[in-house]
Amino acid sequence: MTAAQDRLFMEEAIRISRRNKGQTASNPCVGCVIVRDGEIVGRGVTARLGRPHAEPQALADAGEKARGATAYVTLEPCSHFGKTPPCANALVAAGVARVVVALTDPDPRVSGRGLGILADAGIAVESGVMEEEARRMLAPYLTRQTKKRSHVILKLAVSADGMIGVKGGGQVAITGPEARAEVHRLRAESDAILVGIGTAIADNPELTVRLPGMEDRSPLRIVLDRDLRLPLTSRLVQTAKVVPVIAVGSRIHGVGYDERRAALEAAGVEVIETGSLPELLALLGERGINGLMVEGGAVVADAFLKAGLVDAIALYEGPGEIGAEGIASPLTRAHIGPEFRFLGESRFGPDRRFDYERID
Ligand code: AOF
Ligand code: ZN
Repeated sequence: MTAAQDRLFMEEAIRISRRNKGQTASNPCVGCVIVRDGEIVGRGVTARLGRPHAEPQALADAGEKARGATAYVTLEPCSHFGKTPPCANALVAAGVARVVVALTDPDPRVSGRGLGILADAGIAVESGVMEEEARRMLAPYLTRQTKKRSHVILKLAVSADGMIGVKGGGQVAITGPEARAEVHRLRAESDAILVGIGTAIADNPELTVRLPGMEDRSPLRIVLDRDLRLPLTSRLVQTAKVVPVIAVGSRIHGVGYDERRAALEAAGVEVIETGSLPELLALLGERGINGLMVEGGAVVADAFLKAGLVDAIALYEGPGEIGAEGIASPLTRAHIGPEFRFLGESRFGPDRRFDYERID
């Protein structure tokens, strides 16, 4: 197999892994393809909720053809006994001749041991193929493992004149239906989604995934709500028994806080209390939330940016202008800090999306 072929098959493993992104709980969403005589004979992606892992599914898909084949995996196969035996052992048992991985697993239970099991069994092992691309796909998991907090992607939609909404509230169409569908997909690929109480009250958003066939892929919904002002009549509260909602209150309780807390809890909302954004992200990380998408508004976006807690940015830009009535975006293309690297631009109908990631 040439290096170019290796890259091509790893690209396919990364591509298919996207199918369950945001759906595998605390587990990374891994992709695996099995290749025999230059042809793909098996595919697997980490199942929803995290088990089974990618490799045993790809091996089952390949059947007897796995013997002597090459397995391409976006993350080092695991070496620990969880609810099922280690994937490294499964690859050995299936008689795979060669294993190519994009990167090693930072989970301390694995971290090199998976590759060790394979090498000890006489399997040819190669690591680092398409590493950068795999890292990007696995970024939420990698950030939680290495930084002990959830990974943050900030989504912003700005008008051509750099506004994200209209003063006084109400939803204003900045982007068209194609971009909005893409945002729903981004929601489905996140483990949780967060807005501030200002946005929750002004826009009354539901924050669910409403794409055909993906309605059961809504993330956990979180509202930064220091004084617990989230209305019991809001769409978020009304749907809290179907798709979970967390209201993040403060430890300092003003008048009526405890009563409002009891009412929210009775409606099915979980209330937690934290003192800062880093503390909140660490707490969400402990809960196993890999990827958090921050959806607004301007104050919340600015707070995450100022705290240095934004790992990636998805900036949507519509062609229309809002004018003097607008709320200025805390961030526009012309004003993105040097700590972010521009990754590329894509088009959705009349709108464009610009992607950035933090350099570190
Ligand atoms: C793989 N293939 O598809 C995934 C892996 O809770 P458990 O037992 O499922 O273990 C979770 C760990 O398994 C996780 O932290 C990561 O190290 C690995 N995930 N490994 O070989 C996969 N999803
Ligand atoms: Zn595994």
